[in-house]
Amino acid sequence: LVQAKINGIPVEVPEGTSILDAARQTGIKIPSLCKHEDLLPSAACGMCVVKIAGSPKMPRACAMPIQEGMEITTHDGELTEIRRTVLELILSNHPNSCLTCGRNGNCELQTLAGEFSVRRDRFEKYIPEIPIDNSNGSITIDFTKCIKCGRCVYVCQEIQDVWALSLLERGISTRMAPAGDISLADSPCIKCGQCAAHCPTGAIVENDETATVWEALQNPDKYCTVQIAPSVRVALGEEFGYPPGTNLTKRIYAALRRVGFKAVFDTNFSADLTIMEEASEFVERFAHGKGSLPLITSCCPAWTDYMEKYHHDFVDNFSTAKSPQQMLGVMAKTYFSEKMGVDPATHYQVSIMPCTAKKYELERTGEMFASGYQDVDVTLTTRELACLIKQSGLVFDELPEEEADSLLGEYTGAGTIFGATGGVMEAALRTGYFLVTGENLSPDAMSIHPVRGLEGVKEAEIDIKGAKVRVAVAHGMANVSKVLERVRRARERGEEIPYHFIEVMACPGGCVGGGGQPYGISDAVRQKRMEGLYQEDQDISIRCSHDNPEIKRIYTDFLGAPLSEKSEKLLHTKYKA
Ligand code: HC0
Ligand code: SF4
Repeated sequence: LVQAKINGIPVEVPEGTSILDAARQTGIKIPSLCKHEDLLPSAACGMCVVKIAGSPKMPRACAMPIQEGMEITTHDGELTEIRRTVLELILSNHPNSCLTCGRNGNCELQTLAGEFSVRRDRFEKYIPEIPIDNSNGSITIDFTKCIKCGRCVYVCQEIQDVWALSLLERGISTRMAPAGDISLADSPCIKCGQCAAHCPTGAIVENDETATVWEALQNPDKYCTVQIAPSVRVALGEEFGYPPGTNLTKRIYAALRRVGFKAVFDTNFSADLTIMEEASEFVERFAHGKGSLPLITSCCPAWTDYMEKYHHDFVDNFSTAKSPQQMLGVMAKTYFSEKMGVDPATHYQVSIMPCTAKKYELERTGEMFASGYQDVDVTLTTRELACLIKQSGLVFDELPEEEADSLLGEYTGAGTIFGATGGVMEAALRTGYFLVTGENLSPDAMSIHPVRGLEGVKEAEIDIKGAKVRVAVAHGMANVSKVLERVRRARERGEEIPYHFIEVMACPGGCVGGGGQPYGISDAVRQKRMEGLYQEDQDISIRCSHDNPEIKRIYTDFLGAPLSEKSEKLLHTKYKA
């Protein structure tokens, strides 16, 4: 441990702790625009300078480890003036377009400019003319709003291992751009939105489609329905002042009805449906030797895109089961439309997702039109839903609690935990166990703790009546390669494969940490949102997908059985090799 003083207050922290972190632990907030707790310090912005007694230099607190006996001053009049000047210099290259910016009201630069009483453009403004890149439909980059903090670049390179973004040129000419200075659409971007989630300003935001949804809702010839993803329910509240993890499912249903949707469905229902198909696929491969192992989950569209770009030798290992978003869409326009007498041509299906890549999944392959129409018409992120609710004048706190619409609304604990890393695996194992043994796991054994939590790669071995199922769960794209490398090595050497089943989610934490979730992501927030989902799984009476009464009904009334011809046609897809 190291002992030092910050603003005269004694502190004791582990060796190597930065001054910035030590100060935070002491209740002192040193401002920064480039440091994010998920990322290593880049010391790019200069906001976090501090004074150290006896030294003429002013080091950057994010990159300077605290040392024994240091006496640090983090705030005084001079430091305030320096920080204000740093902000004024940044603003000399930043447009004053807060009113029309996607981050209006929650931009870190705007907040600091307010806190530091920046009231005028002190330096001459120079804003280079660079066109906005909205070429990929999921995220939009306005380079003129970039402050070169490097967060997006580091998250894209180090955490996601995609390397779509880079810092080009040097010195004052440094700028962020897709590597090779190409368009985002031509880049290897997998649309995960982690760059947007980590950007401090409005330089990278989701492609806003709220107006498209309003247009559909206004159209008397359209029958608009909606679905909400597992992790939206435990994060949306943050936009309305609730703590992360607060489960607001029933109030979200009420809000969506008041916004104008004719029926409100739950993606948790179709998560149960995905499990029926995917667990059946697993049992076919594991117990009956039909198809390649390991089976790899495919419901995360950023991961699917990544696999097709970087790991296509695993294409045969991919579960062909569509994601819950897509299954819900196709069931809405076939089964629900049929039962309720709705013309599928007029049926307009909106999905609310924590994810920017879901916007891309809608049109991924021809199979996403299995109902004869585009199965899901448009995706809004959790953040866009918050805007839609605010635009509707609804006082969220005062909404009643309502239920989802039947046929596609009932769900189990297995469906809800999809939103957390490890959740799809846990849900699939519950049903896989049942399919093999004809019995349910005991309530205790049903909570498969080794696959829960924020560890980048999690491994477990599950005993299904003597047969050992080895599983791995990876989240954050950079962790995936480690797992796949192990499989490749075993294959090359002709050894037994290390895993039978692998779950992959592109975003750290899984969908709870998705690129379309309310801003302010950190491990503490991911943890709280995950706890919200696991709590629901504990509280709910039915915890296995195969026990969902509406799932049983959809198979008896419509699909026949998992992997039946009809199920294959409507609920399964293909990948590019
Ligand atoms: Fe997810 Fe999903 S769990 S990808 O992580 O499978 O986006 O929340 O909706 O589709 O269900 C996201 C979240 C979903 C899908 C589900 C899966
Ligand atoms: Fe990189 Fe993901 Fe952003 Fe694309 S969306 S640029 S892959 S971080």
